[in-house]
Amino acid sequence: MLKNNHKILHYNLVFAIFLLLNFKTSNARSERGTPRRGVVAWVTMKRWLGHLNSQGELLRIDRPVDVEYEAGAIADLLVKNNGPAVIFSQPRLADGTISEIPLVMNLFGSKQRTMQALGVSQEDEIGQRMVAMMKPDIGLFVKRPWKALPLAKDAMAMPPKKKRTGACQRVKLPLDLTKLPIPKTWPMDGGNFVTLPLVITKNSNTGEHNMGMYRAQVFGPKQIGLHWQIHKHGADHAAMHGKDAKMPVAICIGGPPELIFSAISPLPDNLSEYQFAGILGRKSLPITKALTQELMIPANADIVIEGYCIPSETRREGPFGDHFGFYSLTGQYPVLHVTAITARKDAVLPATIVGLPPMEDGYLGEAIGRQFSPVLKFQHRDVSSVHLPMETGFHNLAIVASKQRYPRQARKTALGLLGAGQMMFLKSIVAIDENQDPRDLEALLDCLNDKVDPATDLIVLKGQVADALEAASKYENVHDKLIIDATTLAKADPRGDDEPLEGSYSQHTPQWRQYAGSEKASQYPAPKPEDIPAFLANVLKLDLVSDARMLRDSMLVVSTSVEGRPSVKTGCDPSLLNEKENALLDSQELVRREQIIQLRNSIWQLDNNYGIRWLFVTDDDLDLHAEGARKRLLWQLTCRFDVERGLTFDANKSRLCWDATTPIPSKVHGTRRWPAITLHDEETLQKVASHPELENYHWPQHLTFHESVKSNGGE
Ligand SMILES: [Mn+2]
Repeated sequence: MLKNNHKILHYNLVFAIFLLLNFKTSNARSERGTPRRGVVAWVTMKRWLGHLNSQGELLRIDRPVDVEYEAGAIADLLVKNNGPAVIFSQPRLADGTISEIPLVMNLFGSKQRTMQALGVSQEDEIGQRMVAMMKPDIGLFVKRPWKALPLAKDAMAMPPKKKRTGACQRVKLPLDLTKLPIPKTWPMDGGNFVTLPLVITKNSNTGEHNMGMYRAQVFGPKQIGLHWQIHKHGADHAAMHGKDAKMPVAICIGGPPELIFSAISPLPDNLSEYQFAGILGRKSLPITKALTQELMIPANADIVIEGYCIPSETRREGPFGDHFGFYSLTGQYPVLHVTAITARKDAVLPATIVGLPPMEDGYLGEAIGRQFSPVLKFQHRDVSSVHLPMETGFHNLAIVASKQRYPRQARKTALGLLGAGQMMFLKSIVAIDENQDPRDLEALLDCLNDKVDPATDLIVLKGQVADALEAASKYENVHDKLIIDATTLAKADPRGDDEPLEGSYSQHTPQWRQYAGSEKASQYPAPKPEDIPAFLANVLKLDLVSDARMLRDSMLVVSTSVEGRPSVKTGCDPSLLNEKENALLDSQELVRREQIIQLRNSIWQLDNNYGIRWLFVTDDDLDLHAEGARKRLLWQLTCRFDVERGLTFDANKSRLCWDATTPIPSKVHGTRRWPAITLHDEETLQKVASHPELENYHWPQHLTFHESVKSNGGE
């Protein structure tokens, strides 16, 4: 998320100021007193759990609970209800034995808990501290040296502190990963996964360490997967290391929250996670040498798996129920060969479950996004705020409020963000006015309704970087992106109604768009609200329409039933089918495409005023009128949508159709295998329902998938 130029210089500058002002001793002492407001290093997982317990935020289940499915489903139910963290004191392994190490889940599954874990009282406190370090105000420090104190403390805490031994090495465990309470959360998962791993690697040239969070699939007692995607630092280190030499790797589990947050924070390339953990907790991170590998590991981790990988040696990894609510597809990834497993005396194994949002990773992501927003604003000066709705799984949609002092500035802002760190994965980005709150989804619908002219406000960027989890695109890691400009026109925009600048032409623009956002807007309504009820009634009469709902005057969403659409429970992988079955898929995808065109054209025909500028089409596995349906719609309309395949316009580009029906895999039509949705099976749900301590928690209605009678597959 950060640009990296000169960052080292800035940090060095902070050190220089520190030395100049010579605060060395006072810093070390003050750390031991009562923590200042908002300054906490949890130091260990145990302390964090103790805190949660004292706040009534930790549910304890002492009966045996299966690490396969049951524990994860309980955590899912809790996070869906804004419930507490949970500790399973008797996790039951697949072989029926009980693990001595407890399993903890949903540690960060609410906004309040993420704030406490980070030891902050403000949503953007960490980012503010980061910006202060990147841009120290020298003038101020010369005049008022004491103002530099907090900055110096942050800088002092950066270098990790080497310890001779670590608490994480106190207990030596047998070399058998299957004895750890590592959960398996979804029925189609390829195995048990460490879901909050801190994967430590080393740059073989510089010795610099990286700590990233890449899920780790247990392949056997001494083998575990390393799912570092091509864009990640771990993969970078492996590429640098050389293909056939043993590369030391450690997977740490647990440790204090500041450690876990550092692994998932969007740091500049030259600020290491160990340094950042120190900044977060305002206390140097203790590290120690691994027992069997040349690596420095966090001394206070709960569990450490040491080993090596040979970068050229890979295994088929996955599938894994992932954060979009789909199973991510299988792929080839490196394998870690275990050489030691150690633990703290009081070790617990923290884990999470990812799947249909909202989930714990959504809260983690939101917390990180908000905390880092000052850094983002510091580097993208036009941004006033950004929001990535949790409901879309983050990478599908961002809403950015931007300055618009000159024409098209908001579009420039959106383009800039698409080049910033993880934002490169975004599928769509909506630019809104500077003073509009991007978290207000009602206001978002309003401005899409009032301010977007399909002919001139949608910009498609062809062939861009995509997330490996993006299933809707025809290509792996590549997709088209969409920028939607929903801002009020700036003064002197060629689309405005004032005199164009000298020598410039005016750009043809409908009046409702010219005046959108201004006082005159109400004089130019489009469409006419009085026509809408009759129009909607006619839409509902169409054969292909299962249900319909107006979201705004110009926005209609319809659901439809597609013959042969992939089952939500199994997905569809054509490589597992025979020739005849594949030929059937080809013809069904053709029918689907024709069906959408026919549906679209019939609706546009009914709309003779050209007022329905937005037509969204999706599958009828969603009840459009259920409570919370809009959240589900946000998910459905972004996850199942591919810009290249799904976005079409009418002849004069005054209306658009957004096809978010599930594509049917077909070689002929260029649609890829389609993943299943993460859903618990009946047996698991019954087990969960049998826990008396969970009786006040309920599964949300809008996350129900209605199976269509015509759907493909075995249910
Ligand atoms: Mn990194």
